[in-house]
Amino acid sequence: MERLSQIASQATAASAAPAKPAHPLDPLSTAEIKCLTNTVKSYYAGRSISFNTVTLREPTKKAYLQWKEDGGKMPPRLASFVILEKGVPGVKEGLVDIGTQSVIETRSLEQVQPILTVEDLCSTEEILRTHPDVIAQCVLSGVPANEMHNVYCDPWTIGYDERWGAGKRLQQALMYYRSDDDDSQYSHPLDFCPIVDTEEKKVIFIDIPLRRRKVSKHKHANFNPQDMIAKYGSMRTDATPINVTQPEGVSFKMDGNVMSWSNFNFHIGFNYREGIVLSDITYNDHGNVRPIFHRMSLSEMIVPYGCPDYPHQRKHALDIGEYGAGLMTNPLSLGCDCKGVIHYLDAHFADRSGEPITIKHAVCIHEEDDGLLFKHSDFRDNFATSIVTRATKLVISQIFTAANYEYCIYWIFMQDGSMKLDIKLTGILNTYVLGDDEDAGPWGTRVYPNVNAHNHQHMFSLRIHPRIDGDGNSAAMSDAKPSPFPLGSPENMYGNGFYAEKTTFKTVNESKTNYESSTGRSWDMFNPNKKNAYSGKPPSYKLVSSQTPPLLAKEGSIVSKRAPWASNTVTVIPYEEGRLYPSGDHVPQWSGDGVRGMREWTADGDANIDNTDILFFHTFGITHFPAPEDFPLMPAEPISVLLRPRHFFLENPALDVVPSHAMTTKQAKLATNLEIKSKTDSTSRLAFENTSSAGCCTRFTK
Ligand SMILES: *[C@@H]1O[C@H](CO)[C@@H](O)[C@H](O)[C@H]1NC(C)=O
Ligand SMILES: *[C@@H]1O[C@H](CO)[C@@H](O)[C@H](O)[C@H]1NC(C)=O
Ligand SMILES: [Cu+2]
Repeated sequence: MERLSQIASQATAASAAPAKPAHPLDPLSTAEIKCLTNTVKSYYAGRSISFNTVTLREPTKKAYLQWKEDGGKMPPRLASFVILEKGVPGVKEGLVDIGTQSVIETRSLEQVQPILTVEDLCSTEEILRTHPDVIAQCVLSGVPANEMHNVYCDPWTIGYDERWGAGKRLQQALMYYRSDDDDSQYSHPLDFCPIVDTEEKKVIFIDIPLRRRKVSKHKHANFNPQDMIAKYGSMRTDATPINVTQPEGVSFKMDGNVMSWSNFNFHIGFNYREGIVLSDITYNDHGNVRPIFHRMSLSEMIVPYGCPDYPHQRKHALDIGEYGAGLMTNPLSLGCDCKGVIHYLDAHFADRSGEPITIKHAVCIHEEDDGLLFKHSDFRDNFATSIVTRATKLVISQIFTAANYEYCIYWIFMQDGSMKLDIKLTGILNTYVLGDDEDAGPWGTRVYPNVNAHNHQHMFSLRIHPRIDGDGNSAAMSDAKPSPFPLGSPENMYGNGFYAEKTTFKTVNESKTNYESSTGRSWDMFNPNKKNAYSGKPPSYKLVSSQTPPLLAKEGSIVSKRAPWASNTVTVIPYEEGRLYPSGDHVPQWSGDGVRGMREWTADGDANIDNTDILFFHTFGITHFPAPEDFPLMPAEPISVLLRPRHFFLENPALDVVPSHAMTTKQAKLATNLEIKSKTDSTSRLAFENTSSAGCCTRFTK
């Protein structure tokens, strides 16, 4: 697992505290990381410690708002750290005040294991290649002993294995073979699974299946251009370039990490775990700055596999808590990951020794054309009376690689006040070797000769801290229901009545709800203390999300216990500091037993969530039954979650976006071509004519 990272300059520790950032939610700078790790090293002087994670401890909502809205002081810069001490089981964690360069809190935890960093994963392959028992297994699988350099492993978190529990820091190594450096290993899985102790750098066990399967003798299923040319003679030649240009530059402004775009204003943060974090999202409604969301992020994920055969049941990566959407984030490049005029943000972490690591261009910020925003034409004059307004969207994105899979995360803002979270799943299927005479079903699919891709789900937990029109928020579900009155009754004589049934959640227990397609269920976050002057309804943001499969692992299973957030589409809880990670703070090797994360936060089922400070958790995702089209590299599969303003504005808030074309009835009658030309129109032209066209009204002739 290689990645482009650069070690920041290793300046010696400054004795003065690093400069404070402009904004209290700004991620730790490399200078702050250096200061933090030096502070921790001197605190543990003489002991052999290594760093696991360091990150900003964000100020509480109260402290933040005192700074932001009440002219209060900048809250102290606090950063949390997780470290390991050689030979000492468990983890140590604590808090450093960067301003005073002092450790202000520490805690030792046993029977928990911290996140696996990319560094932890990278060390595993070499350990395996030289281990005699692994070599012996390779030989049994059909890989000659002199080909160990062609043996690879994807080190996975072990999930939870009852034989070792959480006492040792473990990885399970999913084994593969490449005949050549450039081969894709996933068409050549090996049938055994070594267990590696991450800290001791030792193979402690090898899981060997009862039925042995030899490594495939088929050609590797590769996907690079040279492979396609070798196979088909050429690449596809029919696509002409599409250029994205913004001749006048971008329409967003950034002040440090604070974004202003089309009436939206918010802070863009980034951390090792959640990756992108959006905070303090407000909307300037003609001079009235209205808060919408205090904070929003992906708080956890789970990718449970559906093959019950040992040891495949262990495959259920909680990628955010076990590897980190930040730690695994890709450095992005101009013109391929995002196209157009791009602004990037870098991400900073610490390596095991405490030195800062920088991922360049971790966050991509750009705008895209988004088709039509709205349109109307009048049929009376042959559609000459017409208004057409095109949409621009703002996209904040990152891409992270979880071993074989890629997750492309797009946080999208739209000019009508709505927001979207789009995720594209791509990369490579996790695969296992399939015997020549073996059927992959029902738990998987034969996607290539000797390749079994197991059924699995990709489930995400979106954590939203709403602050719609200020403090005191509630949540409700909305179901489309037919009138309760029977056909022929005075209240529903013709039987056509239907309405939206809104159920406001009073308690945590009431909020635990699931998607219901028969009623087109959606959810609202709203401010019950305010009213829309027209509709009389409280200003709200509606969550529209229908890619919400149920978790298919049984209740009581390890998978279901370790993802206590995944068994409901929506769960609403009271806000409290520290309620960030719904599978707990230290996820690897958690058995799923005991009270933590979402299980802890929902323990009081009676807790009030109506007209208070609430956290709204939304589980969404897909169930993936692999098919040959997903292999050897999967075309991106989209998932989309929409948040729309409802009863928040008095009219379509985007009416003041300059239209591409607008002609009133009077103008059409005069037949003066008074259309407002859009800025992009001059680049549009007819496909099969050389002359550029007059625009969108040429069909109207008097
Ligand atoms: C469009 O992009 C292509 C490929 O990047 C480039 O060669 C070409 O010059 C561009 N054309 C224009 C009109 O900018
Ligand atoms: C909440 O729901 C759980 C599980 O359905 C139940 O055990 C518990 O008694 C409920 N609590 C309250 C206060 O209703
Ligand atoms: Cu998948």
